[in-house]
Amino acid sequence: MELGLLGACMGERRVITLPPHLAYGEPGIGGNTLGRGELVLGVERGLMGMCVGEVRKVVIPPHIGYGEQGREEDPMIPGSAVLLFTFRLHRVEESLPEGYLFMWTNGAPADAGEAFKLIDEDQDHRVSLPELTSYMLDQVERGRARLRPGMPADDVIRKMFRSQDYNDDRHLSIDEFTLKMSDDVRMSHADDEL
Ligand SMILES: [Ca+2]
Ligand SMILES: [Ca+2]
Repeated sequence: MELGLLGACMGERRVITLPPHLAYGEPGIGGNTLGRGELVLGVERGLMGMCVGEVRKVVIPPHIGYGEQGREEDPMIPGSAVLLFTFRLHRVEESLPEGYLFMWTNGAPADAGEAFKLIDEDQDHRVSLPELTSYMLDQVERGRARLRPGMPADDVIRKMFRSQDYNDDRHLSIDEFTLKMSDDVRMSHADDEL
């Protein structure tokens, strides 16, 4: 977008076509959840009812795009820009309820104490981030749990970890261990730390 605006004059209208590597890149605008106001209205509307594999060209006028003020972050979008998107829907991931980082899909372990022992691989009676990460990824791989989609699994697990590490000593004690096995972990004070 920056390149496309080079040398533009006041009042000039210019249609700029951005190849992916200059705009949103391969990941596209993934990582956002539909229906939560994380995307501009035009994108939300443009994606509605899409099927996996479908390709859709969408024209978004400024009033449901970035408006008169445009957008200053990367990629920068000038004010009153009409956005032309080509969307391809690769896959759909069902989100978790608002505020949830993880959910058991197949029944939680019945005993939090037993689970804690399992996670605590080096048996030092506390759980480190790598221990929690390896356990959670294993659970996800086995189809026993789901992590919040839209952000890297490591980040989700780090948030889970921090939300339980109440004394900030970078380890979870059995008392702090609120993976609770019967409940799902909600975001808490970790929210603002990432
Ligand atoms: Ca340990
Ligand atoms: Ca701790």
